[in-house]
Amino acid sequence: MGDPLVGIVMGSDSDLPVMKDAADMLEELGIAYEMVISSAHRAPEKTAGYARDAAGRGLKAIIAGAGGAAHLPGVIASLTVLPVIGVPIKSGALSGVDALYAIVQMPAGIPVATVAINGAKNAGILAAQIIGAGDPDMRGRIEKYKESLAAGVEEKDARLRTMGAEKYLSS
Ligand code: RP5
Repeated sequence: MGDPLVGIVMGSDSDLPVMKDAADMLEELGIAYEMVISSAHRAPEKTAGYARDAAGRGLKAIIAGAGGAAHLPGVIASLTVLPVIGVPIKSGALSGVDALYAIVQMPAGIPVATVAINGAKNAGILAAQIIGAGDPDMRGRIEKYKESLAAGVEEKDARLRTMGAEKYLSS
């Protein structure tokens, strides 16, 4: 698929089951990506190097997911001019609310586009939309994806009308 356009970074391998949703979405839309484990706290030098080199290596956006005291997306955003999408991961005692607050409450000047807790699929779509802003072919693929969502709603609506609620729920 060529050189990666999106970097998917996660704080730990325990984030991988969630972050794979972003990779799956990018694959569906035909976008090359790379996946990296790094950590703002456990591997700060590696994280800084990755963020600093990302634009020069041709990446167009970074998706960064972390749980707990989730500083990974913000630290990366502070060291690159690429758009950074943060994914709060549901983990530990606070079930992702800690990560959500840590990622979304960035100081003015350093934005991180934050998706829902465990919302890695939307992070993939948003990265595609960022790339699509300057790429008509990519925009076409996103339009087709949205049309498929609408078609799915129509199909469910038609089934419900035909079957009624009881049969629908037991089918
Ligand atoms: C964060 O701490 C990671 O992003 C992960 O969500 C969480 C737990 O990490 P592990 O202890 O599972 O490695 O930095």
